[in-house]
Amino acid sequence: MRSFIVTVWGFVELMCLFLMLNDFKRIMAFHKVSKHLQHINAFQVLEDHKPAYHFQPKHHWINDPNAPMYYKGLYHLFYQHNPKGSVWGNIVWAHSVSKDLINWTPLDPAIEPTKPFDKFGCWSGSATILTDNKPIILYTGMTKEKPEPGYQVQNYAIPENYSDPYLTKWIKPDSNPIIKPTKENVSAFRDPTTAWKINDQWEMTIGSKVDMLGISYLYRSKDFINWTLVDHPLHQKENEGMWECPDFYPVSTKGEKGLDTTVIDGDIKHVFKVSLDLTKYDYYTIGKYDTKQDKYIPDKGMVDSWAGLRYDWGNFYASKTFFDPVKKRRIIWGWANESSTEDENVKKGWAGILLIPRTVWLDPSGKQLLQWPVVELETLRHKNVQLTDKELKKGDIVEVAGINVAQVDVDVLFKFSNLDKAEEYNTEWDKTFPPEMLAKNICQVMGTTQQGGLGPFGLLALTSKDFKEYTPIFFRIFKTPNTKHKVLMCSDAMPSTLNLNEYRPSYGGFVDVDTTENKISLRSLIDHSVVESFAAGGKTVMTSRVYPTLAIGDKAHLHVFNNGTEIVIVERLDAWSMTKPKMN
Ligand code: DQQ
Repeated sequence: MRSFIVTVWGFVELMCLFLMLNDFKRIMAFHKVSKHLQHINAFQVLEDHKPAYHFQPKHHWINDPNAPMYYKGLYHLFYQHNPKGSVWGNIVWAHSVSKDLINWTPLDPAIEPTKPFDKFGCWSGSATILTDNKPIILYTGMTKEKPEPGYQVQNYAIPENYSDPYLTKWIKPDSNPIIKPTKENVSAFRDPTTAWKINDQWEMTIGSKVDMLGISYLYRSKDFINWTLVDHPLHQKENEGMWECPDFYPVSTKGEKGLDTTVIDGDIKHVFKVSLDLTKYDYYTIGKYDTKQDKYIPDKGMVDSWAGLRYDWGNFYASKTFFDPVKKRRIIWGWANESSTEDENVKKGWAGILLIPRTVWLDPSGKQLLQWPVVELETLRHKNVQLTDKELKKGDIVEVAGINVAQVDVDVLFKFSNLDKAEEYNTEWDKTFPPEMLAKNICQVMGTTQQGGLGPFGLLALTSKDFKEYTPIFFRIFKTPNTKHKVLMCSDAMPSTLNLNEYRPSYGGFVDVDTTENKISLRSLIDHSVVESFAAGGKTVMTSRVYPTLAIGDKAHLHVFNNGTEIVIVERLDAWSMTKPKMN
């Protein structure tokens, strides 16, 4: 028996190694620069998998959200966009405005590569609102193509006319660039943040690296134009590689209200986020902005590496937050790349989306952040169906029918009677899987078909009639040797499509939730090729991109399921089909 287990375990390890390598290959592929595809115009836009209510341009490529802000009655969003094709390249700062964060009107690009200080690229950056409500943008410009990916400087841009709420035209003064790289980091020096004020001076941070040391350089200025490099970074960490798109902001320890970046003391903590170029994951720590040392110090116990906390355990990168002065909240925007190949993206005529903007605030435990789709999203909720007190025995699959489930917001509360029959947590996993892959790999190995005690239970999104395709989002609850319970959340693209050429990762994350209440909630925003899910009120969030061949449009189905020995009850389920907003 033992040797059987050892053999099986060896096989599982091998399989995981294979999956990890595969994953790595795909991550690398995301950054490929395919010059021959950069100018292929979209003759048609294939609609089958095109999201209806997630942010995207009409066609072609989108990546990072840039400089989100609120100005004179409008939300402004800029983003990295290729106006000529559906792969990365020819990047401009596209610009859209909205009154409600949901319906968007496109404007002309705000920043294009026209000057010597940005002629090889206008890369990511941020907005700061200066005194007298005057926005200013800092962004990265490429002045030379070499050394790859380009010689990087920091520029500023200001509105031509401050009385125009649309901020239609932006001026890039000829005094640019205002910051040049030091010798060490000419091609790894980018993505300036929103600035804050300390001792009457502005400060902001820029992502960088020296060899494998991830660095967030600190710059200081009296007038926002003349900047000096501070003699120490805001933060740095060994073995991380390039820190892209850093984000640094305060969160209140006293409630859900968001704070402007200029708040640097009081009942607050600070969040520091980086986007890791090597892995294409965003991770964050919570800590203290030590204003005396002018440094960020993560709280004790925070994991300051890519094994740390993530806003989203799935497809989510290059995120940026901003403070919304209207509703006094901090909002985060993140980019979800396609999982399909570049050739497919060219054929589709579009690639990339931004995820639904989420309000972000500190969990009362102080140990993590919580995120929830902005309340405005609910204005798209249309026809509603419900389930109440529906018992799910082992093997039960119950359909949620009567609405458009390819474009739906579904919110469900699962209940169970007790935790006694939760399956044992296999402690070998902790030894076999690297910490940053642990939850993901357990999801991969166990899937939905391996029966547990409490779970797997959850939703089956974008299911074909014959169950040949489905995207499960589900929980498994484990008993651990120290009698505590571990809740695992998975979003599994593996069975999502019959097209086996697609990248179909299983994503996973643990949910730090009080299991003694015997309840757990799950909300999923399903939008054709997007499955964006929030567990336990936003404690753990996970996004999958999927491309079914059968479960498309009105051929898609939605179910709740249970494949654990213990009964799970759907205490309540609400599903609303979503109307399509004005989207660029
Ligand atoms: N994308 C931008 C860079 C940033 C990267 C270029 C992150 O500024 O570092 O499009 O996705």
